[in-house]
Amino acid sequence: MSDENLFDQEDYLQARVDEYIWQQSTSAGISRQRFLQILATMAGAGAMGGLARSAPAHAETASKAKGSKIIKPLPPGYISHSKGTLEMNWEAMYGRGYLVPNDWFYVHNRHAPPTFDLSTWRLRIEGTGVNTPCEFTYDEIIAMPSISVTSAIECAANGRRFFEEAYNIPLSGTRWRLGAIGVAEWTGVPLSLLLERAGVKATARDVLVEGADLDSLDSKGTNQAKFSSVVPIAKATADHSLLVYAMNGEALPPDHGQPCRVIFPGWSGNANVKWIERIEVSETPIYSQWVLDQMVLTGADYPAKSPYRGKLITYQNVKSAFELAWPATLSARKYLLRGRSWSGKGKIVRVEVSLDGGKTWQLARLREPNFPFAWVRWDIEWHPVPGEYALQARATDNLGNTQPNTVPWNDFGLLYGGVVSHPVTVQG
Ligand SMILES: Nc1nc2c(c(=O)[nH]1)N[C@H]1C(S)=C(S)[C@@H](COP(=O)(O)O)O[C@H]1N2
Ligand SMILES: [Mo]
Repeated sequence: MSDENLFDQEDYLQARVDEYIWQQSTSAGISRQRFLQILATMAGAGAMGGLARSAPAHAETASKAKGSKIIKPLPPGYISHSKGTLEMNWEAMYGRGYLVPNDWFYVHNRHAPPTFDLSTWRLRIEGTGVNTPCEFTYDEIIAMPSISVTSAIECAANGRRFFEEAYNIPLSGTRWRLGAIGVAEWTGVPLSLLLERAGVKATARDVLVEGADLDSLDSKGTNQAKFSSVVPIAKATADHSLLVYAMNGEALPPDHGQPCRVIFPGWSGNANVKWIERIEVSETPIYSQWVLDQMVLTGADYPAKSPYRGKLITYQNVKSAFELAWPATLSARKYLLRGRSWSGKGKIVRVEVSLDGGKTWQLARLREPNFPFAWVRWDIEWHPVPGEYALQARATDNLGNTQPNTVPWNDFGLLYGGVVSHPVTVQG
């Protein structure tokens, strides 16, 4: 198994890029010496040609919500961007507990949830990285030892709208503010256990998890690939990586992946594939088109690193949100301002709040629990006089990751981790 430091994204990406070139070289019969020459002259941009790929198309196409593709009942105040997306309403979370109720949890679907017959549904585990490819029925999975993990799932595009606002450039795709995140208690079977049953090899490198729906990489629907994502074996077999069948104590709702999904705590939302039917374990890195093209930061600040079209995204970053309407209108009285902060790489150790648009900062009180890969709730007293306010919050995690004031642009508007100004009007 690999011992890559997954928290060091630069290392991870570079290792994958080098490995790709090496793979291409060996299959092209290139000598080790020539390979090293190529490496030395690589400026990151497809010296080896790269894999054949379709023209770049945006992953998420905003459409008018006519017939919603969401099945669950929706509480009032929900934010809808398109037929298959729902943003969590932060104001409604004010004073609620640690977990987001299932009906309130954000949804990011490209299609309506596929339907399954649980008596015929199977999960297949196969590939060069396992000795005994096998299938599991739903009943077999339910009968296996299970654990429950409290963890966030967050879309890589959460906060996309702040790129538009900071740079005044319109983006396509879902215009999330900060509600494309939720924390739930997920119950299921550790993926490591399932992979063990399939006889995972010590030489396994990558795990591809595939859903039953199409990934719709191109808007014309001509791409027939199933929605999938790839994680390295180290993440697939990590302690809290799960094959999930229950969410907050209920059977996994159709919108969230029924009968089974995976969770890889901390990794961006799309890695948490829903409606899964197949897991492929490979002894060689899997360079899937989706990951190469879509799970990357692209733009002037992020040159392509062949075969990746930009800088590969793995873990989520640090963000904070107030439990307030956007914009909020309050009356002039005493408040307990509340919010939550989170990090994909660990747990939050400090949250600072500014009530004056970033001039002065004070520490917020952190509330228990504070689970890694989930979030922490915090609060601060505020007794405002009438006026216009820009409230800001800035969190720091246990690895020292924090929220900068500005974030360099990327073309898909992913991973906005900057400090955000929450507009509030206080009336007399
Ligand atoms: N099969 C499948 N899995 C999927 C998706 C999808 O469209 N199809 N969307 C992904 C994305 S982009 C996100 S952000 C999360 C959202 O999970 P949720 O809808 O349960 O909140 O699911 C991921 N898993
Ligand atoms: Mo997403």
